[in-house]
Amino acid sequence: MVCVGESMAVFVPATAPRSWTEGVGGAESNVACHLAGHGFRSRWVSALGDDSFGRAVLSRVRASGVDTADVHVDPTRPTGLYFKQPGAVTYYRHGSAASALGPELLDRISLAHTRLVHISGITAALSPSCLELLRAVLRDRRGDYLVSFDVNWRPALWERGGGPELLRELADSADIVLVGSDEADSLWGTDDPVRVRSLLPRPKTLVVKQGADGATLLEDGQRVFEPALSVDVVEPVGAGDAFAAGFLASTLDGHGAGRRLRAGHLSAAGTLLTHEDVGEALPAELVSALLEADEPAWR
Ligand code: KDG
Repeated sequence: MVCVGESMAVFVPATAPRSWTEGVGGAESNVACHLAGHGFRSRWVSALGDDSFGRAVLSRVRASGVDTADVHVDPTRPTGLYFKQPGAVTYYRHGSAASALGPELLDRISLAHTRLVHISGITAALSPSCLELLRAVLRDRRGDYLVSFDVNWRPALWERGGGPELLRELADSADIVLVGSDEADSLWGTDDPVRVRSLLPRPKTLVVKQGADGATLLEDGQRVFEPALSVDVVEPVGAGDAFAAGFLASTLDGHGAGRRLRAGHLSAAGTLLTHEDVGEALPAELVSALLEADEPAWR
């Protein structure tokens, strides 16, 4: 599994005055970390600055078991940063190393033996070259792999406009699309999975995540809804990435619709229970029991 996209050093206010805790944030590396946790060989492809933030990001992602050999260190540009406070995220990523990525990236990495390439709409907002990189990943296939696209609508990154049209174009060229119903509503004016499907007819697989209610999978003319787990949410950031990884891992393992959605919900629950963007997986015995549980026990 290959995940392509920017990651940043993240700063979160700590309880002591004037102090911050530092971590790693980036939707695609979050997915790569979870996939490694699910037992897949996962690779994260990106660029970082030659600075202490970049080194911290690289070592944290690598420590999660992700192959980082294709992360380019750019001595001319900085690593992106973001500051996370309750209800507000501030990015410092304009001109970052990852924002200079472009379609030529595909000439320097190997996609042999790759089963899935995962990308997200965040990359489309970073720069014109990053948008072209996504288009190349979607159109210039270099092997027999699926491409999954998480819409990841981040309005703060789209000040120049164009998000709804571009994200729809990209999503409709992917094999697997994940989108939040709230994102679909903001972007395209509907949170109804069937209407979202009519806007994105081409992907084989569409998942509309409906927050605390559950998620709907639309695939091969079928529609399957699976309720989410009841979770005491500590913080939601990163839960969508965790869901994506659980769902994608289960999809590649060949499971049926309901179980794939449950795998997504279970993976998301581990991140919803922490302040981290990549939370711990739930205990394996609990996951196995809940995957098999009947409806009342599941919730
Ligand atoms: O999904 C979580 C991500 O949004 C977070 O880790 C930071 O990638 C990020 C972004 O660009 O918002």
